[in-house]
Amino acid sequence: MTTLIDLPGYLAAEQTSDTEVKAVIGVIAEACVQISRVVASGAILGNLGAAGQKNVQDEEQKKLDIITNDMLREALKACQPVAGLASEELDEIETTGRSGGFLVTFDPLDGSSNIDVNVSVGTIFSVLPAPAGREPTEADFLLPGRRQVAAGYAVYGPQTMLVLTLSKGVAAFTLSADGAWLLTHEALAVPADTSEFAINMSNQRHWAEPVRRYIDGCLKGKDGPRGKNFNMRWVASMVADVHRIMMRGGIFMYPWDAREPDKPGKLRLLYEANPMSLIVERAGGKATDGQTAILDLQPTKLHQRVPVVLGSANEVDQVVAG
Ligand code: P6P
Repeated sequence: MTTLIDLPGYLAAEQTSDTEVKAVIGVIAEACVQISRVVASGAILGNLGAAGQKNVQDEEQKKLDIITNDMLREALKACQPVAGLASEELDEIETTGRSGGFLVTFDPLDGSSNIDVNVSVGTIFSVLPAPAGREPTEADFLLPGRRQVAAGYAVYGPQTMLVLTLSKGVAAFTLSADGAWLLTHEALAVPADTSEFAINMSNQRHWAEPVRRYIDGCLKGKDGPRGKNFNMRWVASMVADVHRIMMRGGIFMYPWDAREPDKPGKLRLLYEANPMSLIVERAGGKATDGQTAILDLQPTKLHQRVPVVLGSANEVDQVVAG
């Protein structure tokens, strides 16, 4: 069996990102190893179930949302190049007292509604440049996704994997039994075409007409306008659905719907849509809010939500064409 490169070896060989970005990635990757162990212990440590409080998203927090959030917070606060952080689980940003370096946004445990039923969940993270010479403010986090200097996710599933983009391309690492991230996929590429869509069909009656029309076209199969049959998947963990697309193609949609018309969508721009969109685009896929490439959106609020359509480039084009 060939000897696989580990994450430190991969980062050392990567020539275009600076050492401080690599240090941040190393700290996040190690935190994800620890998170994978806490998540895998499940009920053994009494960590399943609700925490009995809501987060800024007005969502019931799971105990593991809080535990994993604290694990990432502490790891990042101790990481010298990190000037500030923002989390799905924190109302406001947190600064480290340092200036310069980088800002990190993250969803510590995406898909946490799946934790108690042992379905794949994950950690999503995004690394942005921090302002020089002063402590960051919330406004410093509101950068378009193209400004990200790195992004990635860990998926805690049958394998625990880390998918990462630094300056170009997308690499994937698999966690070994002794806790090392080993490079198992050097360059992920999202196939341009697909016959697999991911959307929560229970919201169908609430979608806007273009989304309904697109999904109807898929459901009509080979006798319909698309001339081919489609398959459907919906894990309800963005990390798991996006990982499947990174591995075999597909289209993921969480569009605006009429249930809460004032909400543009469910997913958050800074720590879900932006990092996932950078990863998907770097692997040859596309990511849009239906009109604009997600990475080109100018954020206005820390926890702002956005409609998301991402995955196989030609299929995303189909949705946008309406
Ligand atoms: P629904 C998880 O809560 C999440 O934020 C994403 O990971 C996932 O894609 C989506 O929400 C699932 O939402 O409405 O299907 O439960």
